[in-house]
Amino acid sequence: MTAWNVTMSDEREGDDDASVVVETRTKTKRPPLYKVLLLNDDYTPMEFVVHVLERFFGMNHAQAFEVMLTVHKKGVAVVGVFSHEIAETKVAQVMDFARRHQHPLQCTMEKE
Ligand code: TYC
Repeated sequence: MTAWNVTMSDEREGDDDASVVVETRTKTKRPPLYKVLLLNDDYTPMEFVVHVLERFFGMNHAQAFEVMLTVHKKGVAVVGVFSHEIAETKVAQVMDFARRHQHPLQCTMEKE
């Protein structure tokens, strides 16, 4: 997105009317987005992964089961895309929940 700031400048001494309109371009960058990835492993129960996807990623049971199966078969899947802060929170929540239940489930994030 490009915004244009209009600035009055250059009212120089001696000039009768040297007012000049200067346009300075302000580049407004969108904040970067981050993919949250869930990784497969051989030990975390499928039902636990489905529960994680329902609990932390707002999926219904059918969506969660489908995404879990994708991770199981392909090794990894994107489970959501968020701002840096939200992505970090999701990863921390999943890692903490898995650790507390003694499952080796891994969740990471990467810039989109
Ligand atoms: N592969 C696991 C099993 O067979 C299930 C699983 C799915 C584990 C997705 C992690 O992110 C995962 N019990």
